[in-house]
Amino acid sequence: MVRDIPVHGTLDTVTYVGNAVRVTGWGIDRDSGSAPLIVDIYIDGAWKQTLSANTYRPDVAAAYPAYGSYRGFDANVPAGLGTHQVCAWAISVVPAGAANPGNPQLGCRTYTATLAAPTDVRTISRADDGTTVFGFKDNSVEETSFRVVITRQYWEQYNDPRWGQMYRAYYVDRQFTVPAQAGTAEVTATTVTGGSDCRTTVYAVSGSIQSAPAVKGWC
Ligand SMILES: [Ca+2]
Repeated sequence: MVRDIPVHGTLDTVTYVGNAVRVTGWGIDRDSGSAPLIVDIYIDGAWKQTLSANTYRPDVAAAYPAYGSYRGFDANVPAGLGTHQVCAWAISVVPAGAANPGNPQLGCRTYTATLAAPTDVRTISRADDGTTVFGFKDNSVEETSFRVVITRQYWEQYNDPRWGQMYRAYYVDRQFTVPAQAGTAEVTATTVTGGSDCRTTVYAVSGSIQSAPAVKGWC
């Protein structure tokens, strides 16, 4: 009677690399002979990519010498920000006439990826009419735009019963969107500010996800 020999393998690592996860692991099935095992990658239960387990894995060869050194898989699979579960399923090779045990899962791993905030917000130039060019560092590849908020400060009279002091207050003077540029780069934007009493806050945005703020103290 012909019998199926089961798959062995593991999903070893899932690492977010910016718009994708790098997925590594290995798999063998004696019934596949010299052909690599086929592995399907699912994210949050949805199929994303089919891989061949044919990359170099000397550690697997050391444990299973009969299968050679190329039984790993290592690929970047498109993936997004947030928290997501990545699962790898092997496609079992079953001899004709043998009962099919179904495709085994090699493992699941969950990753969390956040959108990096811009850094190094600074004024590049400022003209007498208030036209200001400022720049910042784009720290990721996922953002689709940046939200820029100019906040102005003023001195608001406030009668504190104990001190009678003045307090400084802020209001949003203007906000606008700067399109993202490809890759990690320096981004510049131009706006008009009416004085030195303002500050600039920049957020990276990707869909509904927004980064932490990057603040320049004063415009
Ligand atoms: Ca098999």
